[in-house]
Amino acid sequence: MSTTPSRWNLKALPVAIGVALLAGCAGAVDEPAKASIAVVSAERCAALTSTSLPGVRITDAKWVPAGTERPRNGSTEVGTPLPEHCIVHGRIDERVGTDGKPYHTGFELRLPSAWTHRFLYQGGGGNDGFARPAYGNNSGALGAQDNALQRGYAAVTTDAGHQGGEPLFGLENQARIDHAYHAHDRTAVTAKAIIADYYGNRPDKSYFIGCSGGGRQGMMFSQRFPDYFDGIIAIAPAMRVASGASIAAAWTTQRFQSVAPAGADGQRVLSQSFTPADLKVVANHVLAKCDALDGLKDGLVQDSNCRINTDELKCNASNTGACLKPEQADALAAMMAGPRTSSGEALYYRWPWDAGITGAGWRAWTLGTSTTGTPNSIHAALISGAVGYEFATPADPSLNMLNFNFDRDPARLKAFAAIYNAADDVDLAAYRKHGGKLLLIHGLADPIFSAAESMDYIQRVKAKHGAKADDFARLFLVPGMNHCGGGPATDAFDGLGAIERWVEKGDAPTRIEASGTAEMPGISRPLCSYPKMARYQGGDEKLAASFECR
Ligand SMILES: [Ca+2]
Repeated sequence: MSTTPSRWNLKALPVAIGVALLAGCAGAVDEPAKASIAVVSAERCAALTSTSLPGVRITDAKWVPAGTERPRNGSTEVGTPLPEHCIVHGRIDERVGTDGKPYHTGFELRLPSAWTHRFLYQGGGGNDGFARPAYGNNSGALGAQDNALQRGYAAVTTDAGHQGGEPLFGLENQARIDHAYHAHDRTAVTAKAIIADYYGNRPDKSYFIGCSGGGRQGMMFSQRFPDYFDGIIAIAPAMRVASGASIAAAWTTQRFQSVAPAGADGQRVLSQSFTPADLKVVANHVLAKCDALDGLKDGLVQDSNCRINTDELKCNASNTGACLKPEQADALAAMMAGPRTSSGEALYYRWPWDAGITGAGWRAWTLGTSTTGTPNSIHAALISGAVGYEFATPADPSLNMLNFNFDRDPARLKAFAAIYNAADDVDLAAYRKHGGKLLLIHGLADPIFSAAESMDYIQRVKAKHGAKADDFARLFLVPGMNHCGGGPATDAFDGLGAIERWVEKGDAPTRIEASGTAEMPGISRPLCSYPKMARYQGGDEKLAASFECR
């Protein structure tokens, strides 16, 4: 078996001795941390199966030689081969639920030999239910191909306390609590303990990165477990999903369904309420009104305050070409304004007008592809299930996007929202005291969590803290980007590098360079710390260097 000490492994110490030194010798903690790391090896990796931690069972620990595994996005291999590391799987708090089914909090932890004393918790999303490969995926379109493991981070993922991506776990109360926060607490603590065991040192710096449900998990950590992480990236966070964005998903579905044509079975076909050409009409109108406000007509609307009048989209005697049916334009206006009760009380946020409405992700979430009366949009599938099984208290699996009542049903979401949402705490007192940094990132064409919600959150942080807000919390908007990535956008950007420099060098991000991917190849733009936006200054129109944040 090979033993390959990294350049940080200056001293060979068996784990037990290393831990004893740290515990028993006051001087040890004052020494440079990187001097006392143990040499790692396949043998040490395999030995982690006998790790003794309360309620934790390591199910396997395997050595992955350098270059033998490539990171994957789903089943597709992306990026360069992974470095030498130890991969650990384990189960925390195995139990039988009140529904008679087995539960545990499963996790995957990857421990690189060339460890830089950093730890990254990679958040999940959706219903969770499976531990994603713990590469420590970077932000946006970079994802797995630019991962923290390659940068020498130990990285962990979790299934969040139940097994399988269906929402059935919502019928079991402890599983709800685990999904909300407890499984994440246990996973973070367990991962740090295994890291200390394996390397003979706890991490110097700990980070969190996640999008969607993972973004919510990051915000939750900053509020409930404020000393766990030094830097948290929350992308498109589901900060109010259990009582706000889910209501908006129902509102969107019902507004669009109301103008959908009938299919062969006589039922309305949601996916056909707006054709790709219809959404292109909307995007072109948005661009005509707002593209040049940032100094350059380039297909990107940097101004998050862009407003259009949907009456101007309506087909009529003088507008017969690129236009929408009047009822389509009205449904779109109602959708974009956000959900309301019958008496006009707002139940969520507006949606920014952005050309990314043509993105494949926008369509997948709001419209789907079904050609029958049973919609398959992500709203109608994922969010319906979450609302009926998990967010409603008591659970009511008959509740869904099409029968949700905007006067009666929001009250049914309040109890679970109290333990699940993360939108209210803008003081973050303990996280600030710990020195933590919070980086929010949000696509302006996100169809499930409105970027207006992240703008409102950061504005509330600024209202609370004034100029000091910038010291610990910043928001970066991504024009054109759909949920977590995709859309006509510069959606590839190194969030991990930005938070690392902020935490470790005090280099607070003012602009983050971003590159276009499939829909905008060869284009780069700065992402700007809100409320600043990227404005064209002159020079090469393709390059971020030609733009200023102001
Ligand atoms: Ca522009």
